Amino acid sequence: MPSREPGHEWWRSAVVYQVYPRSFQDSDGDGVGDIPGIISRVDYLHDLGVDVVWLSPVYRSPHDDNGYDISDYEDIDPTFGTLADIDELIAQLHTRGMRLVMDLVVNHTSDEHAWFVDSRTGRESAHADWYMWRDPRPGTVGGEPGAEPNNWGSFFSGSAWQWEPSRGQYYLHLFSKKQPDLNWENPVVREAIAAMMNRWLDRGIDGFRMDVINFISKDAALPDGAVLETGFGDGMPYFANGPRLQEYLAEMKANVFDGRSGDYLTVGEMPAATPELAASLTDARTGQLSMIFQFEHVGLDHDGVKWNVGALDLRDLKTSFGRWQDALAENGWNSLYWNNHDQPRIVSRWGNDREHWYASATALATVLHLHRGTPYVYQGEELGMTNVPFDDIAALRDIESVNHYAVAVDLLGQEPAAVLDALRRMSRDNARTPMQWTAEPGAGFTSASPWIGLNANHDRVNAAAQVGDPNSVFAHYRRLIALRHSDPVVVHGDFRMLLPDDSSVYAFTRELDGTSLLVVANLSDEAVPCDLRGDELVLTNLPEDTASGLLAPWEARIYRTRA
Ligand code: ISL
Repeated sequence: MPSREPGHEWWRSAVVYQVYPRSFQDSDGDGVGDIPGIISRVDYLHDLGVDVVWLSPVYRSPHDDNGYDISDYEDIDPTFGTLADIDELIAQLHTRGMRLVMDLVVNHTSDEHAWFVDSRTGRESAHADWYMWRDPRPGTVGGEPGAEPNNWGSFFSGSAWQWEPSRGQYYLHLFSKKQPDLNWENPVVREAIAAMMNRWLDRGIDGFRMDVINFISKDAALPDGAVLETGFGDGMPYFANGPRLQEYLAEMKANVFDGRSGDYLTVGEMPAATPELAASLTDARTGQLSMIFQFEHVGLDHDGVKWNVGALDLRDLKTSFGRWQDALAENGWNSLYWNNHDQPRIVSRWGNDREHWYASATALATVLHLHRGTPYVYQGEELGMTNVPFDDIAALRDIESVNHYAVAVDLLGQEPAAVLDALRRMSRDNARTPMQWTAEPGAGFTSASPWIGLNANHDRVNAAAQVGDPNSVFAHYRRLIALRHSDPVVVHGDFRMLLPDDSSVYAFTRELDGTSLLVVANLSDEAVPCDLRGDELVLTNLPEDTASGLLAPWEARIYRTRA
């Protein structure tokens, strides 16, 4: 029986691998990935050494937001397979000692979910109060510009409100208009969600990744927000980290997790979460979740909005990570990530995917994986997959990207080339092109035409070329994962940041019971002098040149010293 002692639960020494099902492996030749495809790649994941698969949504969905718009929580979308396929995936993972974490998207449903279909019919319907319905602003006529209940913008452009003539009311949608927000103030909604979660756990899954879970409690007054350059108000202060968030999560813990003998991984996705909130939520004795996904570091190269892309100042990254490490040091727990299905590829973003592709991919991996927390690997990251040189808006599929382009170019009159350039750097579709298994025409992903174009560099960057090669990005991820499993200092060691003012070298120590690890990484394109050393070189990404006293561009070393 794995340990459930607070502070020593299994997920603290685990590495999680995120599968984005549309783009992982197609098994039936329709150009879209599916669950049987994932099953056929379980041995690959086992060989990499990861402990957990987090599966992005595979539930029934009209796919307005690639499955983050769910029309039936209790069934699998035919595009991806069947409930029997999920049972088989669970079995195949469990046989190998691995686990499955499912996505839980309960801030909103699809507008095609039966709950919403009923809710929108009228104020007397059985689900009338399950969503965020509001009257038009006083003194206005519903449906006309300016009649929205408040000025909030949606994450996917335009107003966050949609007029519904059959009710004579608006509903709130923080994301697309096909993603109406659920009304968590209604206890019946919370009960239905808890019951659904319990059925999934009964089925044998090992936890949940909770989509924008810190948006579920909104300020009941829904006040106007400060007007942004989009012309819409910023609702974040009123819907993120809201007044009843911890109450709802505590109730969920009591009704779903506490009565069970197993120990589950729960990770809450929380844009705008603070270290203080995270410390409380993840406290090993009193918290409601295993860990959260915070967004501070992935905002460091945005100038306010994500499309105003700037360069990363490495010192800002150290300040940010250092603060989160310190805030969660005593009783809390971090998640560690560079990538997911919403972020551009890290080797292109903060590495150098041209001259130093291998070294920068592995140096960034080394730094991330040696922090205290649970690391997440997003599919293809372990191969050094890169951003995509999209040359036309027609090549993009993501609703956020497509809507942003339309508004920026058609409404705001911005230069198409400049808008496309920002999309090339920040679009979520950078992460969503198919997994690059081989150099073949379909990249080993599909025998058909894929739902989104392959990155042309699959002829060079692919799993077939790397698995078995000790000098590959894949082999380096494998070694980092193995080190976490074999050395308790990687899991539990105290963290101390070194050289906070150095804009090239990222260095820190981890210490536990007289053993110290020193991590030194040159995250720049120039060789730099560095005299930090330890007794034993445990892991490095480049051949060590000890004579010169230099760290080569993107060289990363891990030393061990025993007291
Ligand atoms: O990528 C973003 C827009 O810039 C983020 O704000 C993202 O929308 C946010 O992280 C929430 O993401 C999650 O919920 C969305 C879904 O589109 C994302 O894919 C999901 O990860 C709505 O369900």
